[in-house]
Amino acid sequence: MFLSNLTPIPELYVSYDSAQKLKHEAGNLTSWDLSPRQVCDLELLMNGGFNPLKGFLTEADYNSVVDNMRLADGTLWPMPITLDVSEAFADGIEPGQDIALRDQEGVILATMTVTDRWQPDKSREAAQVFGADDSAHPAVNYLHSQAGKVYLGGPITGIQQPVHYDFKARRDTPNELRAMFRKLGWRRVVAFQTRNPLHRAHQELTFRAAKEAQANLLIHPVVGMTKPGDVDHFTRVRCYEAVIDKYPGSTTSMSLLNLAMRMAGPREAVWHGLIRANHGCTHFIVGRDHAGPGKNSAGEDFYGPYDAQEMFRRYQDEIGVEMVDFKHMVYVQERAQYEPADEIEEGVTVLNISGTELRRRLREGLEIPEWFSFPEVVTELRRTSPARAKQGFTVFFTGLSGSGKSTIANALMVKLMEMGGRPVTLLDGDVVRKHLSAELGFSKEHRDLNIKRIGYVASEITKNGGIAICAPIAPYTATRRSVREMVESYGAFVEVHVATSLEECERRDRKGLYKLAREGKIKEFTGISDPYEEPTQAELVVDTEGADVDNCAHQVVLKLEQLGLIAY
Ligand code: PPS
Repeated sequence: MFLSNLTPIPELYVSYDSAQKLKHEAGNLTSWDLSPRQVCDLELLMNGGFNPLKGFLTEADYNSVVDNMRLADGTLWPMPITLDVSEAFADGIEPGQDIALRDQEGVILATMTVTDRWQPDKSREAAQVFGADDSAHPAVNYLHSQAGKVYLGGPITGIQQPVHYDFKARRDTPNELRAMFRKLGWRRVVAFQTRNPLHRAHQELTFRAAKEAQANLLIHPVVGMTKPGDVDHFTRVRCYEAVIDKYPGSTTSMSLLNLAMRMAGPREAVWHGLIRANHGCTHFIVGRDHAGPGKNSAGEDFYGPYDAQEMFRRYQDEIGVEMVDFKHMVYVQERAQYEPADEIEEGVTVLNISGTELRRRLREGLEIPEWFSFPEVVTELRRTSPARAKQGFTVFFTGLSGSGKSTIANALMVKLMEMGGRPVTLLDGDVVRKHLSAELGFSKEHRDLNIKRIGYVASEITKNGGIAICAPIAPYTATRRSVREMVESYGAFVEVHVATSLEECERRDRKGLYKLAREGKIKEFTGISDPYEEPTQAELVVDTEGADVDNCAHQVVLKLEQLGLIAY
């Protein structure tokens, strides 16, 4: 049985007066600082978006969700909503204890009574929930490289919503949306989930979906966390605001959903449906490759293109919203309109611009035709993504000590400064360790911290339109990848593997460190007594044994040119 969209949904908040009291009392509790993803999860737990969950999953619920897509009591719930914490924090917590949950500014949002504490089998979670224990999947990568080792479960007492300073008027809780639908007399509402800017084809398909379902339309974009590399939500919301005026008056509304997506394809579609049911929607559009994470590490799709629709159909009655399957819309030139691809007769000219082609045109500053998108949307996208040759970027050298990273990086810096146009900053391994990371040693933990600091600075430089050249050893694949993700939200990340062999580095032994490492006088020395995980997907591999420094730097310049990052 699902709730009608007219009745309010249960929330986990206490009354205003109780919240004031609780806030003072909670100040004395042990507190956990929530990660950005946990803040998103908590918001939807508290406001009923994740109804019927009453808190972060207990161990029994977690196991049942992972294995059967159901809570222990049999209720359909496909996604583990867990509070992952560090071992050190978990060690100080006893089951039965109340803890305070704080946002990143230290504001107490909720308390939680910890009933369960356990160490999950993350590989099993990855395989069952995401279909493969493959770190090419963004949520699997998150699970292994960012989520804490221990999960805590238990009921939540909500004190206050996370504060949002942006697009306040566009954010609605499930009950606010339900109240709005009640007020407007919207009994049938079809929701459209999106993490991308809307173009004409989307406008056409959502409009048709609403007509087909004889329903009003809710554009319900995700602004919490989406796939790394997506267009940022500020730009997207400005684009949506431009498109919303293109629908017939008062048929359509738009509301922002602070969800942290997992890109779990079929399971995610079911989850999205349950969330929309909670928000008072009666219908939900599910497209081809819904919430798809892209390719796996073998270069294949994680899920089949219609797996999400199939799974949704199977659970539709329990979800409580009806699926409207996405029609792939294409532009028919002769008739100057969008039509469903499967209804078009042979012999007409069909035009289409893929996401990849759109990104290429934006990157290269090329024309984007009006039949494809609305001029207001294109203007917004161009404001955020100027042509690549005008954007910031990061060149990230990685390789063994003495491989030649710093020398090539220096040569590259000079060449780029000679060309001019953008400020260039060199973050050399040795130099960073003198300033930014002066207190760090060479344990895995310290190396990771060092690389993440470099990544953070490089991403800020990239965001502000500069060129960052980094030249640390950066021996761990997962850390290099998280730096890539940090930078790629703002511009290109070009990984250059300086692949000088260990034998050659040791033969050169410019700083005499290899000798000391062999004698055991330097511990944890990369290549000798510490690992170096070779990159497998670097944009460029340079071999310093067959070429001089100038030539190596020139190879990087050619790569940058090929990627459209520099133009003469
Ligand atoms: S890391 O792993 O990326 O954090 O290392 P990085 O910051 O690039 O620092 C490497 C430079 O520090 C010197 N050094 C060592 N390297 C590796 N292992 C150990 N134990 C070590 N101790 C000191 C070494 O000179 C590295 O400089 P490069 O320029 O790479 O030769």
